[in-house]
Amino acid sequence: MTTLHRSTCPHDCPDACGLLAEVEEGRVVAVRGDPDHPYSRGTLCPKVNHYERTVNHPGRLTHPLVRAGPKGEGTFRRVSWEEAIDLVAGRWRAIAAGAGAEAILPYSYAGTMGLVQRNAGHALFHRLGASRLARTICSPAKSAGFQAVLGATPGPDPSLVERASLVVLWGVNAAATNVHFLGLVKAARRAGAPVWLLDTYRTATAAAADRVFLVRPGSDGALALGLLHLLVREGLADERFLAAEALGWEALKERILPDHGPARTEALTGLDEAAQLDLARGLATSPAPFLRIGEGLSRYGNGSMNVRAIVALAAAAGVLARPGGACYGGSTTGDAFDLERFTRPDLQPRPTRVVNMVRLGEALTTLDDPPIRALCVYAANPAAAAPDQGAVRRGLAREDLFTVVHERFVTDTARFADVLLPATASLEHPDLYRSYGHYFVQRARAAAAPPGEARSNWDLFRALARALGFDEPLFGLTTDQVIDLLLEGPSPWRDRLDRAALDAGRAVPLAVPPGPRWRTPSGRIELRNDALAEPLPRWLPSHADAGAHPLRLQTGPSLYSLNSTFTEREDLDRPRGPLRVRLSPADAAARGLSSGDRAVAWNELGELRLPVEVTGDVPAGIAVVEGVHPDRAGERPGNVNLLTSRRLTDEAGGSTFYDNRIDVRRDG
Ligand SMILES: Nc1nc2c(c(=O)[nH]1)N[C@H]1C(S)=C(S)[C@@H](COP(=O)(O)OP(=O)(O)OC[C@H]3O[C@@H](n4cnc5c(=O)[nH]c(N)nc54)[C@H](O)[C@@H]3O)O[C@H]1N2
Ligand SMILES: Nc1nc2c(c(=O)[nH]1)N[C@H]1C(S)=C(S)[C@@H](COP(=O)(O)OP(=O)(O)OC[C@H]3O[C@@H](n4cnc5c(=O)[nH]c(N)nc54)[C@H](O)[C@@H]3O)O[C@H]1N2
Ligand code: SF4
Ligand SMILES: [Mo]
Repeated sequence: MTTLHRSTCPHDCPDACGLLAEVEEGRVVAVRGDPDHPYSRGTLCPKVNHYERTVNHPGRLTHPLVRAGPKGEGTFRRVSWEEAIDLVAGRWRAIAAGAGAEAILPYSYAGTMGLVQRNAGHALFHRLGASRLARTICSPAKSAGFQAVLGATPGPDPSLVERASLVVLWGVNAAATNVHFLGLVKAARRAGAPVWLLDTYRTATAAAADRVFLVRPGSDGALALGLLHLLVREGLADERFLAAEALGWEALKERILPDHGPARTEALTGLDEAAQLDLARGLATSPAPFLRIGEGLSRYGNGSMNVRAIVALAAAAGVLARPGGACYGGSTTGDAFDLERFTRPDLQPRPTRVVNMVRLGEALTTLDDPPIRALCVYAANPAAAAPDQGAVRRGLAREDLFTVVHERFVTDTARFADVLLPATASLEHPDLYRSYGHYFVQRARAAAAPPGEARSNWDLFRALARALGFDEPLFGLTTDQVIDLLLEGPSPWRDRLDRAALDAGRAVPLAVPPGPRWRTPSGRIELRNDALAEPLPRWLPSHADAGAHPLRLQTGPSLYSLNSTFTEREDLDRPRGPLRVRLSPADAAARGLSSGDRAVAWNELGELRLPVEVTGDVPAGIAVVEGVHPDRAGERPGNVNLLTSRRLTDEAGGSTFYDNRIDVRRDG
């Protein structure tokens, strides 16, 4: 007997695809795309095409484990859930009574995007009075850059791109990170729209582009200001639209743009005047340009300002004025559910200390008053995916740190656990999924039985709440009851939601609430925003614009993993290829390196031994290491995040993964 179950891909990816799981006797035997899903329409990416291989992987954790060897070695003995919960609750109670509950730090991110499981620990840690985590590792600076100009204006529908007359992919490796959007872009291209890509090297997405503009890392803000200068010089700015709909155009024109002539723009970005003119003319004159801004260009010390300048450019070029024109950074469904009904910040005894997750290494090794004595990691893998990896791992190795990890697999972080607890995979628990790349929501029921004694995040935190004596009614709710709670509160996003279809497992649309065109305090596009320290967009250098080492490090995503997720899948190792550094022919020759040679990539933070690939896809001055690779037995531990720093973005405390310098030398 085979049954079919609808579900959603739970991973941190804008596509939030519809899945169909074939289940036999409680076991997932195959996973394919759901042809009825309105956005993903039956296709999946190479990572999830055989998701049953992840779900049934022999490396899945099945029972609670307690450390039985030196820290970090990964030797464990099996215990019962009861023993594990008692041990954790007992240690946390003792730490709270001694150093205070702020000595306890949760660390979680988006291992699952489901609204319940992703946010499952918040209410408990609030109730406990633990330190709070600022969840900034991804791209808060990008949101801040959009908000500076457009406030809470909802993002457009991404499928608008199919009818675009010009597509500009600005800092997005869509072939890896947004494959269904790229499908829509290809449809637009077949219908005649040119596709332009702006990146720092030729990524896999270059194959889908008619033109690739390579810019210096972290220089997109300078490019946007340079294009704004050309719009003025060439009389291409949409003056009528700006006079009617925007604030601050005159100030920007008079005070900032005169300094951004084409020569300076070329010096800062590497793009000559002819390329600048093509970009400015394309955006200003194409009838329906679709501008898609990715995450990458915001992971810099000037990341928020870069995004802000690009959004200002979209306004001045009239992209935002024309029907069909769009400046898209993601779908903005964050307000569709009142998450605080579940995360309960009101349960805090008082507002507790906030620790920025980008600075986990620093927090674990230097924080005082009180020092962190207990760490609880779930739905994240900081030993691999967080920056400043040397410090993160020194912190995790502390004998006096009590670390709980809730995981599906023995990750690099799990090996440092004192208590390692088995987590369900998404097909084994219910959840509610919204997307950051489209406007559909989906409710998924558990389709399969968990392996062994694996528990969902919410079931873990409910059990801990009980052991700690927390009797708030919330902790008594099942996952399905929490989903109902999230769907109960009023929201204009859900006024017309087809609840019956949602409860039956189908993807249903959220409706963007009616409101003014520009949802900013002034009701206009705020090219000038006096609420900010910098009222006008201007050129800010990135961190690595200064720095001793000659190569700028680009640490982008791999097509065959998702941050460190999917690195457990041996079948994806081969297409992903080994951890390697890609260099231009010039930089390789200058160091006497050829493809296949062993090298050391290094900077002031650490060093990494890895093979070299020499390629014309990478321009001189740049070193590319794609993917967040796991430790391999017999090799020195660590990956490219040994070389990425804990410096923050200009706004919102974000990560700066792409804003680092390194050098590379022959190994030995
Ligand atoms: N296959 C796969 N899919 C993923 C992920 C993955 O790891 N693998 N990660 C997921 C996550 S968590 C996220 S946040 C999204 C990220 O999705 P994207 O928006 O694609 O963001 P990134 O891949 O971080 O960066 C995109 C591109 O920006 C380029 N870039 C870097 N610096 C600059 C710059 O200064 N200027 C310009 N113009 N370009 C620059 C990089 O080279 C990269 O090609 O993808 C998600 N999907
Ligand atoms: N060098 C470099 N580093 C990067 C990036 C980069 O571009 N370059 N990208 C950064 C970005 S954008 C992000 S968002 C971060 C992400 O960093 P992390 O959030 O740490 O993401 P992952 O490495 O994918 O780890 C997610 C873990 O969650 C586990 N998991 C999955 N489902 C569940 C569940 O239901 N319950 C529990 N308990 N666990 C579950 C998975 O097995 C996996 O080990 O990485 C960042 N790191
Ligand atoms: S990782 Fe992204 S593209 Fe792949 S199946 Fe999941 S949501 Fe779809
Ligand atoms: Mo991310």
